[in-house]
Amino acid sequence: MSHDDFPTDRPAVVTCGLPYANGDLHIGHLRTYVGGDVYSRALERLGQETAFVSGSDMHGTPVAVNAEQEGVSPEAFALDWHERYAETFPKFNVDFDNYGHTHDETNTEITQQLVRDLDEAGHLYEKEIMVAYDPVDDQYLPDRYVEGTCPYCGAHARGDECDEGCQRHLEPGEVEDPESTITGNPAEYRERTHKFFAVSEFADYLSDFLDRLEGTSNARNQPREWIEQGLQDWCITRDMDWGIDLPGENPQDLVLYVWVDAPIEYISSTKQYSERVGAGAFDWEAAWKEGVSDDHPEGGEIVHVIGRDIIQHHTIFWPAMLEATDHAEPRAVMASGFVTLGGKGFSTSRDRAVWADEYLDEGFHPDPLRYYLATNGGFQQDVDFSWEKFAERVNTELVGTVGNFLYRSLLFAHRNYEDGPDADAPSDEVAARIDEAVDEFAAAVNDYSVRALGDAVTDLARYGNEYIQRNEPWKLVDEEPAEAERVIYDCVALAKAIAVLFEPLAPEKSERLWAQLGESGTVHEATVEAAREGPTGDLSEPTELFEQVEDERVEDLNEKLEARVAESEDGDGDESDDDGSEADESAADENDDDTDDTDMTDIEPLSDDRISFDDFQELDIRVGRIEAAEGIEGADDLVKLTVDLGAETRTIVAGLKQLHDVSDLPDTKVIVLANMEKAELFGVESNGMVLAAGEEADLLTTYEDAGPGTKVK
Ligand code: B3M
Ligand code: ZN
Repeated sequence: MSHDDFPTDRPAVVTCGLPYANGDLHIGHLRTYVGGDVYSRALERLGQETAFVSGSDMHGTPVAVNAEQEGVSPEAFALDWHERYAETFPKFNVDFDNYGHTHDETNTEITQQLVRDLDEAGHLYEKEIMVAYDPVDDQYLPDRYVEGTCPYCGAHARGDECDEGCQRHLEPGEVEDPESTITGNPAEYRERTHKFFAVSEFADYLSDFLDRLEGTSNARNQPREWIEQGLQDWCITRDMDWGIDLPGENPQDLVLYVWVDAPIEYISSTKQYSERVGAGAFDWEAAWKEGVSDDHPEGGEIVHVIGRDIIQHHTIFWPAMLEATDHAEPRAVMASGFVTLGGKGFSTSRDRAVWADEYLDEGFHPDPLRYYLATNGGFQQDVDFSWEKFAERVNTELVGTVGNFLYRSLLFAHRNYEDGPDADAPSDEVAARIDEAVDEFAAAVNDYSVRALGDAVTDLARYGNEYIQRNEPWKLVDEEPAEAERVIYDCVALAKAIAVLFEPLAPEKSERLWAQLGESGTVHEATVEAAREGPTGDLSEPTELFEQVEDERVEDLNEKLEARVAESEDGDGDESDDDGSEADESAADENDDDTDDTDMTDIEPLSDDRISFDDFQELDIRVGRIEAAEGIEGADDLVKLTVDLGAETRTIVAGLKQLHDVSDLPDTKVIVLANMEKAELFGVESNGMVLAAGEEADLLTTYEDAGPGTKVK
């Protein structure tokens, strides 16, 4: 890996995966957008020049099929949703520098130019393929216009993806027994000529690229396997009216596949931002193109924030397109896990979801949800949403730790020193502690951990509570007023540092704190240097920043949600109709089986439920040695392990694929729960459970040389 730590002197672009403009946003979607927003704000607080962009994904069958089912044109349908998204994101303080859409002129032009460039550079070719066709309706049936049987696993599948079975991406012509999604008519296959992008030529480049790629480990590890299995060339055209026309000669009136023009919107949206603020303020070409800037011939720092179901598009197809056309390559891909409800994915059609608008309509402030989504579990983990957990985090961390420290310090300071306590600088102890928090913050950015950004702040506030308690300024104020003033000045300095470092997670609350501190300007322009500076303003009367979520409230919210989930389960068994975006039901189900993927919040309290020694004796825990490991095809997380347990060798399935380099696993000593009940996962029988700690599945092993089969007691 060869990247300099952030902040660098290159322009950064942080992007969020584009939502298909086809339905309401739920908090599963928001996890990615909040994550991207938090990350881009954190880069800015570090002093990194950053553009934060996204847009609505207007094309493709996910939009066209839904529009057709509603009897409206795809353009009107998608524009309507686009406008709603553009209004919704700011309500969650997700503030894109530019939020465009893929159907606008900028994106149409850039897309067609990029495709021409691919063609001129010799990376495109034509091939005859079989595509589904509805003879009654006289319509070709690309992607989600057709349904049928998966040729790999036999499950009912969409034309583009085995969404209810093995999760494979399906190429045109692959689905068996095809029928039209719209009319139900049996489809036939007809031969058509389509354009292909020769992705397979980029295998070596992509391998090297993955060595350099930063971000979450799932995005860096999963694609290696696809490359090893051999890359297929990629069909980039479709038989549809809705989309961007294939440029050049186009006798069959084809449009480009939605996944061609969608990521190009990252570039287009950045260009629109540059055009608005001027290239002096942000130069999109210096960020995206290679060779246009003398200072940075390799372009800028591109960071993609996406859902984990679209890793392949962002680590294979997209970087190959960029490389083939002399664009900057992504520096990092951060792929978020899904949000689940009771262990199952959200489902739009079955109303099994917590909707973005619903959260606001309940009267909640956006910042607590931001905090919860960004810090509840590691970014790449699937996390289960519950109002209890939300309330617990708000009440203990935001109200109990951060809010409590701020309120007690600032109230004391304001009552006793109207213009603010006076001192030249924070004490050495507090200055050192603030430096430490700034270092943690910078490390979190460089580790792509939005969760660690939250920890840096809550830890600092925890320290603040301990500091004020230890120094008891309320006892000093009469006897030793100078000492009391020094202590409370330190506390205000800590509060100011919290305002700066908490801005990414809680932008509106931090701004209010900044105003209470009487600091000038806006915290959205402050950098971590201001956190070290010590307070400079006149305090105003503080108010409590965060509100407690009461138990009755949680009960009430739970009742509503449970009623809805129960209703969705009474449904007709029709699986998720989700838009293939952030929280796909079947993908989440798959993750259900993944026993190593626990949802880690901050350290959970230790359990009070004691078990007897006899109960413990029932667990047959053994030392094992992994002999062989291979990813299970079609499963995002799962690895099939052959484990030597001394007395016998077992096959064990474990959710390690995203978190470990599978080829490193053989010869690793592990601890195994040998009498775990058997389970069949993706057709593989798992006979035991490998134990691992925490969100990164840190494998348990032995301290010395206990061999395979040794009992753990
Ligand atoms: N519109 C939504 C999804 O599959 C898709 C993302 C495009 S990102 C360039 O999650
Ligand atoms: Zn399948």
